[in-house]
Amino acid sequence: MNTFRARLLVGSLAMATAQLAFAHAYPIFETPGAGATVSPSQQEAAINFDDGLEPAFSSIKVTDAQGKSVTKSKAVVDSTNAKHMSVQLNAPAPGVYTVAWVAIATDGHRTQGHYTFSVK
Ligand SMILES: [Cu+2]
Repeated sequence: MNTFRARLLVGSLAMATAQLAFAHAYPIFETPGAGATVSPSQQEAAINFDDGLEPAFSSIKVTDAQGKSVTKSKAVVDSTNAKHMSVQLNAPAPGVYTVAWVAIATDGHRTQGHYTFSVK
């Protein structure tokens, strides 16, 4: 390997690191919040991200303690705000619910996570 190729490699590694640091989408605000308790009238679960999402591959799943889905349909990314994704809920009964999200940022990078909230 000559010096020029070695420099190229170092350059692309530095770029990849910069993308990792700046281009992934992470939640900044959740409704209901992680660990929050809400009433059965809660109609949706929504997450605001710090970067725009690719709607086709991003998702939110909400399941009850038995693992059964309580969403009405697929999650949608707001057409006027690509950082906002939400899903409608089917009148959740009292209990603990898990929100599992997958976010594909506009650069194609994937992040995912989950948290719970309670209905009382
Ligand atoms: Cu990224």
